[in-house]
Amino acid sequence: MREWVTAFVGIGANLGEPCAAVLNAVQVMACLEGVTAVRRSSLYGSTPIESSGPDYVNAVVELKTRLTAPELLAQLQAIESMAGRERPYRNAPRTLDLDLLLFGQSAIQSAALTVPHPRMWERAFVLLPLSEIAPDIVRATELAQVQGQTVHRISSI
Ligand code: PH2
Ligand code: MG
Ligand code: MG
Repeated sequence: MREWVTAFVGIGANLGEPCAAVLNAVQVMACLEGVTAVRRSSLYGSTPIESSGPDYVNAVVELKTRLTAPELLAQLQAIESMAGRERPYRNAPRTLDLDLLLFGQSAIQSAALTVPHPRMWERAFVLLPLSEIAPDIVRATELAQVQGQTVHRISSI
């Protein structure tokens, strides 16, 4: 049997009902065959970075999964589609974005997927929620580098 891998998924939304979309996405991920949701960060509000539209709601969820990274990516994209995700141009405002940040210790470079996520260390809206649920993964120096970005916790659970 395939082994269980710890994966972290970054969640973002700034169109429609962002809080509901983020919370619903976690529930749907937890229901996937071969996936268990271990913990979710608080929800964070953040101003768009290299994007536009209303403020984002961001969070990070830790999963345990028996899926491969490409299989998990396909499921994440299906959940985005169910939430009405459209891709009119790069970094367009969106109803739901699910980014595979980390997949065990894997380093993956393919046409479809780069893991670790190439921009995660530059983004407070990823590092703050990630550090909340996995403080061992994010160093204080890495958090300090993104402290100028506006991110605030909007829920305590
Ligand atoms: N996602 C992006 C680009 N910019 N800015 C914020 N605040 N939150 C996001 O989730 C986000 C972004 C590309 O996926
Ligand atoms: Mg993204
Ligand atoms: Mg994405």
